[in-house]
Amino acid sequence: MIDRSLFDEVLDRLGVGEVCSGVSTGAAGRNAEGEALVSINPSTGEPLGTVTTASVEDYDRIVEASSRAFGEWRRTPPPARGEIIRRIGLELRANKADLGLLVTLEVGKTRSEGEGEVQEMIDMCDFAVGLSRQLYGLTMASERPQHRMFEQWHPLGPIGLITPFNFPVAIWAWNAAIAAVCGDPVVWKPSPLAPLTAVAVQKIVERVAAASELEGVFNLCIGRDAELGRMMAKDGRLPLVSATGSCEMGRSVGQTVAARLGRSLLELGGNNAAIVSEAANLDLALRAVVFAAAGTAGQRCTTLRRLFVHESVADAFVDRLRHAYESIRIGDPWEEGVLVGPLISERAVERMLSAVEKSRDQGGEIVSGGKRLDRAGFFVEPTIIRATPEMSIVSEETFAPILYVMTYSSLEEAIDGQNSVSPGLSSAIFTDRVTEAERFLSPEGSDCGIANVNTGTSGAEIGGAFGGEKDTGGGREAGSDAWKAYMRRQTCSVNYGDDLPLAQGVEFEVGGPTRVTSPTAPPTP
Ligand code: UN1
Repeated sequence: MIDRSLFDEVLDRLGVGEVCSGVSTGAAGRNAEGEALVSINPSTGEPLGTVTTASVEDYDRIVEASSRAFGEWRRTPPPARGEIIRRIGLELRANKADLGLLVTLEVGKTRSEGEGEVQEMIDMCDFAVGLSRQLYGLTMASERPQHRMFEQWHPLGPIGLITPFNFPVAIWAWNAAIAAVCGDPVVWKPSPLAPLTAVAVQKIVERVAAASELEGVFNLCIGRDAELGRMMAKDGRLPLVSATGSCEMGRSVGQTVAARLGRSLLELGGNNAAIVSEAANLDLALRAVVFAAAGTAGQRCTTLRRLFVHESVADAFVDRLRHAYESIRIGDPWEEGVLVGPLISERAVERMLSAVEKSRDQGGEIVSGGKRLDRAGFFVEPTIIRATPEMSIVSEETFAPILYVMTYSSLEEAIDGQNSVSPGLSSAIFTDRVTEAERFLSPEGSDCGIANVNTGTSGAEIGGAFGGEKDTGGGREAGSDAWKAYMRRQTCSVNYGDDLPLAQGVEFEVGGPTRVTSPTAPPTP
């Protein structure tokens, strides 16, 4: 048991011990003028701290500061921008345990997962530092003599960043670390359910930014509700809005940004499935399914929500799954050995219980769980429900630990079932048969942004591009070439000759005839 005074020490060390301002331009926090927002510890239902939110004027000042900072930041060489991110990574390393514990306190993740999230930020910083020397453009062969053609990538401008409660710090890093090395300031609107964590990250960044006299590059702007997000979506000063959250939120942000022909980068909901073949290593599949479905209390966008098990192994597999679920320790997430903490709020509990009720009404059989825990805080039992694809509730994403288990007889049927929902984030198959694995990964296989073989749907590494198709929004964040979304591409042609040959062989002689010939046609005798 950790006592309350230890929590207080951690909050103090992170600078979130008293009422803190939810507005900052990076070099120094400024006093916010909006209403107070109380952060609740979901494990106890008690207040953890208070943040003053941004008023409309605060928001305006922050975006102005980010626009001003852009002028200087885009001139800073990318490796020098990377150096700032390297220092932020070092500060994060020094504060990993404290920040991880704050994640545990504010959003209810286990200690290991809270620290894992900070590790994800550190990994992102390392990745971005390397990237700062690798913002490569291509050189193309020009069809015109004495011409050079190439593309280069330039900074875009201040980025609006909307992050959810469930990865309150990692998703900031996915975006902010990359945007910063690309030359873009970031205006961060974190979830109102995790304001203290955001303030703590901002304080860590402020220490680095102040030492480097950097104002307006890393900005924080906490709001009480969705209004700030709407303002960002409409704001022409933010050429890109990157938003992670529900499909409903993303649809609204995407449409508003598109109406002003801005760019959005959307990473939205998932209703992820896994297929367990009769040729699977069932011990491995079992461990993977339990982590993906019950871990993080089912509150990842990559959480496993639907399971298709081959009919020949289904009964035995579900039985083992039930045993595994019964051994999961649910409780205070800072306690050693606890695997499942609370849901984020009372509303989340209500939504889960209502989904369980609907499943029952639609003919589902509760195999395990389904209830709220009789204690303070927002705890529920991870739940397994035997279902059929016809049950409409199976196609809905409930942000809670509910796993719907269905059976299949042919791989095509399982893949069709997996692809039948509107989001397309993550997917997995468990099989030791190479033909099944390859069919799952083929163009006729999984339609998701993430497709795994013999590992679960959640827990992606940062090195890959993260995101999904269909209602998941199509955006990609974190690794691979996701950085391109944060820059503008410029295609350049340079003529170093004295003539003016035109592309496609077009001739345009002022005063003479205008005709078209092929540049590769043989000369006429
Ligand atoms: C999310 O839930 O929004 O792959 C992101 C994972 C994590 C990220 C989840 N690395 O589960």
